[in-house]
Amino acid sequence: MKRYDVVTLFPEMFDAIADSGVTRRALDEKVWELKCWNPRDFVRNVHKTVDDRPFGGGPGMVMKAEPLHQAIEAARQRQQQFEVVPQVIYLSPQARPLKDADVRRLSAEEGLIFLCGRYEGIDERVVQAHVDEEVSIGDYVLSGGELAAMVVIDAMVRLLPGVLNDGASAVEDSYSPARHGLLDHPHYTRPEVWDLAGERSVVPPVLLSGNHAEIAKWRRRMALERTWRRRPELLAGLTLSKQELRWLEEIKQSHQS
Ligand code: 6GU
Repeated sequence: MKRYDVVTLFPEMFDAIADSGVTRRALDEKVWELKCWNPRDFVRNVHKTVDDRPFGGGPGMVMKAEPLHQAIEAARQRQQQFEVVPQVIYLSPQARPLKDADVRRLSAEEGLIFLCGRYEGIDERVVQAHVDEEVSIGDYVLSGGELAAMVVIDAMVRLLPGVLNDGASAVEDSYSPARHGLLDHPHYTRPEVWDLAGERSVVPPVLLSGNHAEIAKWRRRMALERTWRRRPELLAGLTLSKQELRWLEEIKQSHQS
């Protein structure tokens, strides 16, 4: 079982992954467990102050070091009971954005502690004392690290054995190494003909042909076309087959006309 501890001022936000979908089922099946620690619970004074004004001045507030330190130590002790020595991951918009390879690497760890900041950030001495790695989920700023931590946990958990119904589906995701750098192809299901405001909207006939070689070729070509249209920069790093290079020329031609 993977063990994830989260240090957060808003533990109830994590109900979103604990109470719904494949992440909930995997929790029920003890594929992973989640334990939240609220720095506020480690403050003695009546006001339960977890933030303070930044030294040097400036806008906003900074999360105080001691409550965070106490919460991280509690999380470490919990993991130690299971002989896990966890890495501490700080969710920060100042980090390099997370990629598929990072999700796979982190999901191989037996335990992790996620540190979620709020306000302008956390006292830098906590980062120096505890943080092994900083992770961002993209170049935009969220109100706190919680949504980012949930994004990372969801992405990791769905890779764990037995979490997805069909073992193949994580393998065939966009960004999975098995896709060799191409985005996923389009998907269709019943009905074959869908009435959309009086218009017949149909499924590509090849998908109904039963010819698995042709279906595989069509999917590969559609994946190539989507990647070229949506994320052309992904194609730069790839070695394409002769067939794929021919397709790419056709795709570019048809785009011009
Ligand atoms: Cl990890 N935290 C915050 N606050 N904003 C973000 C982020 C993280 N990743 C992208 N934006």
